Amino acid sequence: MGIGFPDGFRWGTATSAYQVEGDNTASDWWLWEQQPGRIRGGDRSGLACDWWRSAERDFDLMVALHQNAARLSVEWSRLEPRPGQWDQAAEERYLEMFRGLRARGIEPLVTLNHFTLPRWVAERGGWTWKGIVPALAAFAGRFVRAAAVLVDFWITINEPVGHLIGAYLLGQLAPGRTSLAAFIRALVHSVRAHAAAYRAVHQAQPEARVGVAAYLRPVQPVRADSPLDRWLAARMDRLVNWMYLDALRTGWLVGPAGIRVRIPEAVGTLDFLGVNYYTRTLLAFDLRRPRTLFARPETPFDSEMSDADYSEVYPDGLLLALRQARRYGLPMYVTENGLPDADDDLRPRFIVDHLRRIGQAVQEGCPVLGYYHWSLVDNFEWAEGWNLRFGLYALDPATQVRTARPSAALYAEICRQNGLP
Ligand code: IFM
Repeated sequence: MGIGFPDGFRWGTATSAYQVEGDNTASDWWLWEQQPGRIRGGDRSGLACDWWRSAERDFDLMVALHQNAARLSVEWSRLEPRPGQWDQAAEERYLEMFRGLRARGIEPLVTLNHFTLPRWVAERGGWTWKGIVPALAAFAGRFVRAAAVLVDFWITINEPVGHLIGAYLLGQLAPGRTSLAAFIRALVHSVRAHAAAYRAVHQAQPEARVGVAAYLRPVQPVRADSPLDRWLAARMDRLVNWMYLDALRTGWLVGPAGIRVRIPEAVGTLDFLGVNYYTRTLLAFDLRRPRTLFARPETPFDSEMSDADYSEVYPDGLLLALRQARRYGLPMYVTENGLPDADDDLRPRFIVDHLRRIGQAVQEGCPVLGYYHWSLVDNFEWAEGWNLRFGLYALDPATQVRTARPSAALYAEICRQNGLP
């Protein structure tokens, strides 16, 4: 039986500026890429998907997919390459892109910070620099004022917790730190920066809808009958999934290592919640692993895995995440969902199975208003470079030729019908 979605449901694809624009030379990631060993196989973003020159080619593909929405981000380092110095031409190019989307009947959802920083912010300590809070808010306010006639739908920060874990605790993303103290400092600044940016956006555009995109990855015990596994999973689940969002509700950031920081200005700074869902984590308690807080991740032996074992295909985790996130009482959008699957043998069923779970959540009363598949076209996947292919369209970065994978036609039909055939 088919599943219909509510009228006005947003059907989109999601991207981020650094991953698709190309030539983002003023960004911290541009330098990071040049360091040996940082990106698998020494890959470089280079021209990426060439959006800076011709994003419109992909906007036309969005039309072919019958999308009525698109999620994209802006690159702070382009707009403000040096402190206080604004690049008017870059601003104009972004406005041109937004006009291009609107002219095609596509509503833009724009992320203001998606992983990258201007070099001048990184040089001052990146997210560990106290000044990032007013700097991000000033940038957000200025850009939103310029774009207000074209965009009223904003995400302040993409996946704040997951990104900071990768960048300040695990050392996998720029700036490659492995320090708990740096992570906690960055986390506090991120909550404060979100709150300050939220207010700056609303000041510039009172009618704006502003949210964050949270990476929700349910953490479950390997042995459901083990109290230690259950205790560990519950603790990790709170830290990675709910700690940040709870801080925006209560004004208290209750973090790792017993920290409790009062951030009263964070209360009530979400108009909606973006949910980025890829997979779950299964954890077993293991006394031999003090360095990973006694956690040993496992994958069930019969799991279906995406390319390079990036993720276990687990659609039920999306339903669980939506049910749990419902407690915040906010409209929700699935702002990312996808998998690397170069030969597209899993993606069609992946899309259908995840959309079924969203349909079920909607039927249960979860206010889910849109779905943005990650991603339209293969793009530069951070430390994995060009090795993971998330696109509905395959991209050859050398020739910029795009080739539809079978799931593109399937997704087009879903968008056209506003539901599953
Ligand atoms: O490519 C990333 C994106 O930048 C953030 N969310 C997860 C995606 C796939 O790994």
